Amino acid sequence: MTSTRHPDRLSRIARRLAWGLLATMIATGSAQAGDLDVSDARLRLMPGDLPAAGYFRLHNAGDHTVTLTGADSEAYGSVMLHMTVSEDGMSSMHAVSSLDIAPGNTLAFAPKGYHLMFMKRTQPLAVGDKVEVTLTFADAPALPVTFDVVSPATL
Ligand SMILES: [Cu+2]
Repeated sequence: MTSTRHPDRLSRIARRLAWGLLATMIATGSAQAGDLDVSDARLRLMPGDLPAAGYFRLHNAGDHTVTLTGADSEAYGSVMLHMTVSEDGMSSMHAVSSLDIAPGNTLAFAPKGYHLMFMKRTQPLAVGDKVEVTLTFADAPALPVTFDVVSPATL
């Protein structure tokens, strides 16, 4: 009788979903929502009030382009999307207003390239702490991500 097997399969699916959710909550430096998932999220803490850089990988598993428009965090007064450019041996950075991630693509925020620029820290932070950051999109719900606070020497 298939009618007795059906609820069974449903509860198996529910259990798998619950485990997936739990795994997402336990894993630091990663987050998943809908077709988007973030891994390797870390904030490179600099001494004093120097701006900190945030790095992560954002994968779009969906079937349409997603546009990252910004980020914010209660731990910082200002968070911007930045890009580092090197010209004639000089490196500088400038703000980026948005970034598209095509279906199936992964956007890497990494040293010497795209990074989140965290400025105006609002609370004490130390290596080993976690920082909650919300990524915002033009066409998808905001995605909360827990960043690991790391030393600049680890990158
Ligand atoms: Cu920057």
